[in-house]
Amino acid sequence: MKRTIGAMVIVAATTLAGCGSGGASIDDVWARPSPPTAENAAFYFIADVEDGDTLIAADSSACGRTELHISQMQDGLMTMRPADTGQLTATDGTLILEPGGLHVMCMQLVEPLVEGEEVDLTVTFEQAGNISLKVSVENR
Ligand SMILES: [Cu+2]
Repeated sequence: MKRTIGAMVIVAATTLAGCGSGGASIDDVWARPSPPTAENAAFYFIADVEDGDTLIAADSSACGRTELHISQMQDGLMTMRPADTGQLTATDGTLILEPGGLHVMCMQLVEPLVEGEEVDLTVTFEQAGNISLKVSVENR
């Protein structure tokens, strides 16, 4: 039997976290800690994507399911409802999810979000595709 001892080729693994195929970059991914009995939580981030790219989905193992919501004042009360496509489309290359506005609604929390910990989140943009993120749980 002929044995060939070749040089090991080391292929550097490329980390795609926070960097999608469409040149997207997502920063400031965070959530508030959740009270022990809370069933829902919200995730926020700032996305720099191609102008006109649209956030179409989000998924996290911390949530039974997720929805893309927007909070709005209505008759003096803060309410939230599923965001429409126009609201989820980046203008000037930026889409901002923040308290009082757009957020990923994490429903049926698997376990409480604890300050200082991280949970996974994958967001999907129409053009940039799937982007894997870590959500930092912070008491802001
Ligand atoms: Cu919501």
